[in-house]
Formats: sequence, C-alpha cells, structure tokens
Amino acid sequence: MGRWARRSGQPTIFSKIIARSVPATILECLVFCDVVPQAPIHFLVIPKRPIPRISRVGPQDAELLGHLLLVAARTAQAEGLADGYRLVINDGNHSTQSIYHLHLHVLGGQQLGWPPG
Ligand code: DGP
Repeated sequence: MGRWARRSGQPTIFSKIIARSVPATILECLVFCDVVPQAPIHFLVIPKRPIPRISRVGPQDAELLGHLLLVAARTAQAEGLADGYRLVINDGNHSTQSIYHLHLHVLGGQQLGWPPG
C-alpha cells in the first residue's frame, strides 16, 4: 500500500491531517493547501466525516455538501481570488482521484485553461 490509501479501509492521508499526525498548512479548520499545487493558489476543502467520494453521497449529506461549498467560496474570497477560480471534485479512476476522502479542489490566481485534460 502506498502513502495514499485508496479503498483499503485504512485511514487516508486526509484523516491523518485532521488528526494532526501529518502536518499541513491549514487556512482554517477543514481547509489546507494542496501539497502539489496546480495553480498559484490551490487549496482543498474536506469534510471531517470520511466520505470516500462524491458518487457515494446521499440526501443525508446535502447540508454538509452545501457547507463545503460555502467554505470554499468564503476561503477563495479571503485568499483574494476576486477574478475567479475553479472548483474541482475528482471521482474515481477516470478522474484520477488519488485520495478516497471527499475533497473540493479550489484553484486560482492565474488564467485557467478549459477544457481540463
Ligand atoms: P485527488 O487527485 O483529487 O484525489 O487530489 C488529491 C490531492 O491531495 C492532490 O492534489 C495532492 C493532495 N495531497 C496528497 N497528499 C497530501 C498531503 O500529505 N498534504 C497535502 N496538503 N496535500 C496532499
């Protein structure tokens, strides 16, 4: 098993960040900078509850999902992304999801290309 747990049932690296056993640059309680930034500003918004991926959510998660979006928008504003930014949620193999703990990528700070690769 590599450093990024997939579907093994073991804690993911994000669970370890929440538990503070792995260090991260934390902007607020559930927001931290991506260690491999794909834009000048690239942070992740994650729920404490370990939902593995967006395709596994249900109606019971609606409030939590709304909260994640609000936190993403509020943090983007705080980070000065007034010219816009992109939210990305990868799901599963075709998207190259590597950490099976739901997370929103927020990318900005430069003109972004479209479509994504
Ligand atoms: P995804 O491919 O959508 O599963 O994105 C996972 C992201 O997690 C990827 O952009 C790199 C980031 N990442 C992986 N390990 C760590 C870590 O230990 N610390 C931080 N801050 N980010 C990490």
